[in-house]
Formats: sequence, structure tokens, C-alpha cells
Amino acid sequence: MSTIAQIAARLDGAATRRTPTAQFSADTGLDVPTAYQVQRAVVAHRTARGERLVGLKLGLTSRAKMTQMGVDEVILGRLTDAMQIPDGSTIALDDHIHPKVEPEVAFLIEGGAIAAVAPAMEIIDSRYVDFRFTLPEVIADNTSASGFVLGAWQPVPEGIDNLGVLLEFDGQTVQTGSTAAILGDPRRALPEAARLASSELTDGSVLLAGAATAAVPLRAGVHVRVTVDRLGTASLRVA
Ligand code: OOG
Repeated sequence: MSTIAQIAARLDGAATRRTPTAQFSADTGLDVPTAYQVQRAVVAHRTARGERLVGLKLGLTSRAKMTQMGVDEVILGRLTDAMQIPDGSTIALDDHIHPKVEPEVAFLIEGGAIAAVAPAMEIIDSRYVDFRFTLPEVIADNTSASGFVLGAWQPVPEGIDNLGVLLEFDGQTVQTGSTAAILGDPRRALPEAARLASSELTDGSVLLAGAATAAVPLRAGVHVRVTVDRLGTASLRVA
């Protein structure tokens, strides 16, 4: 039976070596509470390298993903400063295992409340072979968190619960959706995150609310743009 530390070291090694690791929960009997302890140990590897915690992200926030995983609860992951990709900049495909992008919205937290919103994208990059995992496995793997891009912060507009979302590769539409796909209303991300990690919703922290569409694999050379109605865009290029 692997210890929490051993599983965390294996997941961190997979990320740093960009080599996926085999699924393991069938052997270890990993449960959800223990998986969150593994996640903390995984994130501790990052902070030991000098990374700083800057916020939280939710996963499995859409009905479609919950059904796919056979669960009815969201999952929580941690974001560090090193995961932030400046809007409009370039990332290297080779720095990842098999990255995918999801269009999202991000909230800026002040005084325990939502102070601002930004169009956003999340790069997920499961540390498991073929992006396949059980619920405890994906929680242990920091919910596949790898990177995120934030567009401009702005006041939360009217109709935030149902804004059109567009994901484009090289100007071609690859996904369309609505912020309604995120928990019915993305603002519900705040109570969900507070339930799981209220002490981490500190002033200035970022909360990625969840995906508005299915995730799409990234490929070299592509220019990726997310547009959220009334909020604007976030973009990156993949080298
Ligand atoms: C797990 C989490 C993905 C989301 O928005 O559901 C996620 C995965 O599919 O790799 O962040």
C-alpha cells in the first residue's frame, strides 16, 4: 500500500518529467478524503520549489462531466502563480503531457465575495495515462490543473448566468457554450469553493469557476482564443 507521500511524489514526478503515470486507486483503495490529502502533498512539492498559492479551481461543474464521471459533486484544485500564463503569450506543447483547453470564467475574491470577473481559459493536463482516472485519482492529481489564462478583470455584468462562450483555434470555432453550463450559474462556484476550502478564499485570490464546454486537446502552432459575451477574450499561442 502506497503512502500519501509516495503517491504525491509519483504524481509530481509525472508532471515534472512530462511522462504520464499509471492509474493506481484500484490497488490502493484511495478514497476522496485521502485523495485531497494527496493533493495537498502534490501542491506542497510545488510550493517547496518556490511556487505560491494564488487561488482555487473547480472541476466537474457541468452536468455532462458529472454524468461522465458518475458523480454529483464538484471537485476542487489549487492554483499557483507558476500556472498563470500571461494573456496573449506562448506556451510550449513540449512542457506538457497531453494538454487540453477549457473556456471558463474567473472570479477575483475580496472580502469573501466576488469583486470582479474575467474571461479565462484553463489548461488541464492529467498526469495519468490517456487522461483516464477515477474520482479519487483526479482529486489527488490536483484536478488535472496545469495552467490558466486570465483576460481583463471587470465588474460582474448583468446576465452572468447565461453568457455565450466561444472557443476558437486559429479563428475557427471549436466549441460553443454558455456560462449557464457552469453549475447553472458560475457565481455558484463561490459557495461550492467555500464549502471545500473557505480559508483559502483570501483577498486577491482567483477562483476558476469551471468549464463552459468540453475540453479540447491542444496542438503545436495553434492560436487559441476564448470569447465570453460582454466580458471579452483571453488567448494564447502554442509553440
Ligand atoms: C478533470 C477536471 C477538469 C473541469 O472543469 O471539469 C476540469 C479532467 O477532466 O481532467 O477542470
